[in-house]
Amino acid sequence: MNEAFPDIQKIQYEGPKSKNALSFKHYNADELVGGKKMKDHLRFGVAYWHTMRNTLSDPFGVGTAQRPWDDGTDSIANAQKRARVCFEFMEKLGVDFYCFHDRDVAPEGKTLAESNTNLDAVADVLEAEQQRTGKKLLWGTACLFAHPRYCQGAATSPNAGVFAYAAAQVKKALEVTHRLGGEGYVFWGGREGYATLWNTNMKRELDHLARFLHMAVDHAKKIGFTGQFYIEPKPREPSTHQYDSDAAACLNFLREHGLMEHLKLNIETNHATLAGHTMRHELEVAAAAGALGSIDANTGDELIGWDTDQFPTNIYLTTQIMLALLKAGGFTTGGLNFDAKVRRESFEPVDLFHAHIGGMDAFARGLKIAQAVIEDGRLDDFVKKRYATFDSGIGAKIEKGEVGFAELEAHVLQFGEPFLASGRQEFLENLINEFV
Ligand code: XUL
Ligand code: CO
Repeated sequence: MNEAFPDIQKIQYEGPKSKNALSFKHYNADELVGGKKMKDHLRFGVAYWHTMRNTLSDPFGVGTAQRPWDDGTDSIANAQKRARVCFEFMEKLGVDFYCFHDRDVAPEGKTLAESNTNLDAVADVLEAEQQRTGKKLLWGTACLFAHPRYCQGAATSPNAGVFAYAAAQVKKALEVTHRLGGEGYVFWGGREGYATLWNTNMKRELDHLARFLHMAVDHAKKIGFTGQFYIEPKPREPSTHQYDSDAAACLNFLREHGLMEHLKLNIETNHATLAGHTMRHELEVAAAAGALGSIDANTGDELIGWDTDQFPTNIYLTTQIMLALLKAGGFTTGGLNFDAKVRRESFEPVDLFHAHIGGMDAFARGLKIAQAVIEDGRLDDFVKKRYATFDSGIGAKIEKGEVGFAELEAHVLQFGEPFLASGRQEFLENLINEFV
């Protein structure tokens, strides 16, 4: 096959002084940070749906993307060619992982059987390319939101036939993920929610969603898939309200339905901000529950209220993400999947490289800064000291459950007003800026 990116060589680390736009200034795959290689900390992934399939259309205009290797048809040959192009892209970029939805890689057929055959035909190429290059599948998923049958939801559709179709589709997607050695499988419930409560039995829909996830867990056991399941929170879009609206809502749902041991969270930056949270908040909520699994790395635009899925370039953001991740012990099965697309104005193939290089460099800097902040120790030390009154005396008794209201009343009557220390927000913000 002719190369899809004939003018682009493998992207090299050239250091911060390089003026070569097609080089890494900070991401140096084998460089050790805190005793671990950068590539093992960061575990970057390419999102097939954006990088290979996004035409860059928006609600006001058609796609602009120039992808000379793609003939624009839904043929299997075209789908297989795209798969090879994706691996050329990953090889030249030096990214080890990719993620896909079933319908990104292969076209939906007229029947489920036809769709499954199509998926197998492209999986043959994906498998061969993985073997050729050593690249790996970070996670697979099923697209349960694009086809008209899913317009009222998939696992939460009011129609049992749709539920069954979604189950059959996930069964196949899971089997293909397993065949490709996928390290995880994601559930993002784009239409698992409602457009209006006037026509919705919320309790019944939530019970159905839980049933669906239990069936997935059962099927994974049956086929021997031991990868990690993830649920990806997002508050809305395309639904008015998505049941997996944020990390806390997901955790509550998983606990209520006995699913905590089976699923972790895949946290996405733009979804966090749409939910009215910072990314760091969502990561800390997940980490506190031992459920921080993977990250969809992107960013929104402060001035646009949609899921714009932009590439992350803000060092302050990547620093916060890497601090939260390092403190949670880093990735095991998860990674940083660039669930991000180039802007509609950036339509040339080379823009895919600029976008990913920028995101990778931004995370490399975030990693180095986060590691430096941790090694410096002043931030941790401050936070630890802030809670020092709970380390001994009455505070320790509160934490151990040794006192109740009566003892605490006696404490106040004896000692009077507590002495409160400053929160020192500005001091800490300045401290972080020493490193950024
Ligand atoms: C949509 C989104 C999805 C999931 C996978 O906002 O993030 O692409 O990551 O279905
Ligand atoms: Co995502």
